[in-house]
Amino acid sequence: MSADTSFLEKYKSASARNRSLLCVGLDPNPNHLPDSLKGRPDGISRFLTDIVSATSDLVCAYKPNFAFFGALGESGFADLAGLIRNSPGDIPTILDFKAGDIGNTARRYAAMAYETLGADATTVNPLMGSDAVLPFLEYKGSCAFLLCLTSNPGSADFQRLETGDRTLYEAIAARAVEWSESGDCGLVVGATHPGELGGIRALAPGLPFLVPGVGAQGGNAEEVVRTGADADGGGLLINASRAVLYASSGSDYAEAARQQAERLRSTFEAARASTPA
Ligand code: OMP
Repeated sequence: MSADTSFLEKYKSASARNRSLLCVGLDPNPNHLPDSLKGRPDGISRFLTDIVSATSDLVCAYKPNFAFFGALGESGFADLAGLIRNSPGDIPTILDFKAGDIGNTARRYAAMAYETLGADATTVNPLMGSDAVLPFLEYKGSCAFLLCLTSNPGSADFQRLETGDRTLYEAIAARAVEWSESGDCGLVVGATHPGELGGIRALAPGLPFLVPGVGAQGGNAEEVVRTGADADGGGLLINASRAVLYASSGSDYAEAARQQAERLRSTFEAARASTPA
């Protein structure tokens, strides 16, 4: 994490400079690498370097997902560290690892994200409650995106359960607003739930929303912008991973990723322009 610029400042300036709400998810799967890089020891790092250089003027953030690096063992951890270290300093990096454990352990997760890897923000699972979340908020200038209503079908199993006068995901949104007085928090809300996004925005008008689920998971980008944007038409980081990364398996993979990122960015910007303030 850079000491001088907070995640939120970095996000806002990258979003304004690149006119973009697009967060590109960096989820490298060795089986889906372009043919020219498959099986090479430096294949993952070359691939990600090329994707980042091809898209860095089109995005508001990058989101590497730990699972895709951890699954590769030592070299994967080294690739993740190198990716964050070498990614453009003016674009924030969100480490997606959905951490959530007792306070003593949460502090080590937070240290891994912010001290060891130098991420600007993280994803955190709030199911275990305040002692699992608050250690992340102690890193001033960072931002913890709390899982609220996730994009997957199983999100209905628990997140929609009624808890008194509201659902669990609504309770999480309301609690995130309270916690944000101690340190910056955001919410993770899937693009596959456009009908609920507006209600969550009403509960948390000032929080940034990380919105995965467009592209491969089929979420509707226009509706996400229309219902999820804040009063200034921003506050969204709309994530696409596979749709951008694997747009082509040929030697044109970086150019194809760029075209796909441009397409998504334009869709979001058109929706923003047509949404009344
Ligand atoms: P694609 O479906 O390939 O665009 O990838 C989506 C990325 O967002 C993956 O890294 C997921 O782990 C992540 N994600 C979701 O898909 N749904 C969620 O509700 C939350 C996340 C996340 O926290 O980023």
